[in-house]
Amino acid sequence: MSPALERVITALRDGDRWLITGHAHIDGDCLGSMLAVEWLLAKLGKKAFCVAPDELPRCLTFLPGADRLVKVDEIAEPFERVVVVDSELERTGPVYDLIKDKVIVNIDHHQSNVHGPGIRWVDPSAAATGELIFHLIEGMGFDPDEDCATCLYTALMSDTGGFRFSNTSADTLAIASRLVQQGASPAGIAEALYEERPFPYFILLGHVLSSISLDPSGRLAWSVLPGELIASQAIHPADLDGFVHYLRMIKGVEIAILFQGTLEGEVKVSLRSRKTVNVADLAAKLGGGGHPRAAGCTLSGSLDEIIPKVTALALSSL
Ligand SMILES: [Mn+2]
Repeated sequence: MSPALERVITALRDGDRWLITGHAHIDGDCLGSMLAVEWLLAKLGKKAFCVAPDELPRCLTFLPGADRLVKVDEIAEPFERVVVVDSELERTGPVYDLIKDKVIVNIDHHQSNVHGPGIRWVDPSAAATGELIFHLIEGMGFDPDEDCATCLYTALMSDTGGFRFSNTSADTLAIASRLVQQGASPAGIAEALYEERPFPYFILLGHVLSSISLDPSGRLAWSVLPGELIASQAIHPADLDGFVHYLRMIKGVEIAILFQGTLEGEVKVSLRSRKTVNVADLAAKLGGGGHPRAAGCTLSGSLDEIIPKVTALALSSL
């Protein structure tokens, strides 16, 4: 067992009242990991509750325990300690001010979070934070039950794009196998994550696909989703995850970018790469972060201002 994992275990045993959170724009790895930590702390006889920094994507509401999530402005339980999963502490959005002066245990797999304050176990070789949570649970002598296994399998499946991305390792698949033995349903979770989208999703996807631009080299593709168009559909922006992946599917494309507008004058930039370009470095230059093949940032300005700037930067990295 690594010294970092041992420190995390000691800290979890020492605290009694816990708040668990993760990054804004919450995803399947983040929420699945949060709920699995809540399960573990309950096993240890602790009081614990999960706080999501913002609204859940609808496709994640099936996760066992998602209905117990507490909103940031509705926290009633006292807490002394905090677990932040899948995130730098500062990426917890509105939760950060509530937790910054507490003892924080940080479990994550983002390269950009390797160095930081507090009790931390950050391992970028893990495909998902859920892998680390599985090792933590096992390291403390527990076997996940069906609900916990469902949360962790969802975490692994989300961050590996359904076990397709280059981060999928033998360890990822071995853990997934153990989780299925413990009751996780591969077909049921895949159905919930990928096969059930509300109708407005397809209206917006149609716009993204019909607005693709390809640079002359054929290696950079981008598309755009204006904020007004998103607002005209009965769908939450959190439910639009995954559009950028279609752009990366174009044969020959190395970098794919989706520019998603908001009504507040910001643009959410999602970056994906296929094999060579580290889009986490690109995102970092723009004030964002992420993984080598999947990263993002949010910029202030109009789509007309931001698209040329970001595409030029992307082209220079090809
Ligand atoms: Mn993750």
